[in-house]
Amino acid sequence: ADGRVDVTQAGVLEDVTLVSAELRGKGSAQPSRTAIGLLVRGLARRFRTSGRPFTVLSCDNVMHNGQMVKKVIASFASQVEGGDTFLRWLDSAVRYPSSMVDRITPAVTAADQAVALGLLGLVDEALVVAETFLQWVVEDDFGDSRPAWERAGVTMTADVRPFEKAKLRVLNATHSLLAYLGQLCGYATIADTVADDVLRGRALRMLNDDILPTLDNLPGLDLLEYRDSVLARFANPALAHTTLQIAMDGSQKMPNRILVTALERLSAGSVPQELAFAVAAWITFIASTLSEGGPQLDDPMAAELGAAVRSADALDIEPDAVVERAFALRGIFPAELASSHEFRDAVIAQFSEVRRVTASLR
Ligand code: CS2
Repeated sequence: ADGRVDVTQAGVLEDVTLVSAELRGKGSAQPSRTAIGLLVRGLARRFRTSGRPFTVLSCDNVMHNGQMVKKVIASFASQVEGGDTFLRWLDSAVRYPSSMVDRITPAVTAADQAVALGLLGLVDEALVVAETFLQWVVEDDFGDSRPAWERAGVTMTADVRPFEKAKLRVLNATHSLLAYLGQLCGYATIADTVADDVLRGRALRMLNDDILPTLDNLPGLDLLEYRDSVLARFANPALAHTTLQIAMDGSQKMPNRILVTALERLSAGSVPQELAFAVAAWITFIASTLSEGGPQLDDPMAAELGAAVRSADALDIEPDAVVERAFALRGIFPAELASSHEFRDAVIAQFSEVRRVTASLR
């Protein structure tokens, strides 16, 4: 979470030993145990054998992924004995461009596998089902030469952050809102949910009122066209993208997608009612997972979230206390947002609106 490698994780210290051996020219056939260990081991060999520039291009769906992987690599390498000159090389001769990828890829189902078997005549264990839309944005910051990815439609840029911000806030935030509303209304897929005019209307309200005002048009990216293209992609009936899949990991998704924008709107002097509605929908979804026969709360912080909400009917009994406990979860709600009484009151007020919108549609 903070870019430092976790040396308590199994295999990390073993991999540190393998990297040390590599730096001394005592490479071994023993496989690395962790992805970061394998990456740094390869870098160590590059450093020892030629020292030629190298580029680590992270493709993770993480904000500022290039800066993050640079921090983790340096943190890992700092565990290696006698690694000072290696550390300096990692900082001077290696580049870590960030990238953003946008493509909707629903979890593969048995039905997908059956279609692939019919088409391919074999079982593809690495099958990925995707929409036709694909967007890659890559920072043009390479230590050496690079493929001419522009020819394959990749947008090469000096700074990926504006593209990342637009995608996280227009696509991912709306995805999360629709997932929670869809789950509360019994819609299995995003396509079913966005086909519902009332729910689509709520997504548009959040986009228009609280998200688009925080973004700038980018060269070649008109925000209103982008908004409409995202909703059209969501409506694709061929993509059985389930609301339950997108509803998972809310503790990891809401901060980057919704909460950071809410804080920005408050700092600009506006109380983001539609983002508060999205947070209320998320908390209402969590409450629904506590009911008999409710959906499973698939989240690394499920225990903390369950303890904060406490029961399926808690929002009827003590909505203020539920919000108080949820906002105290520092791994999710930044202190500055949690301390905003205006935002807290807005979320509490929106619970009844979530109930009204979803009850009428059940
Ligand atoms: C989705 C993303 O699962 C989710 O939360 O919002 O996986 C989304 O489909 C991709 O970011 C689209 O590029």
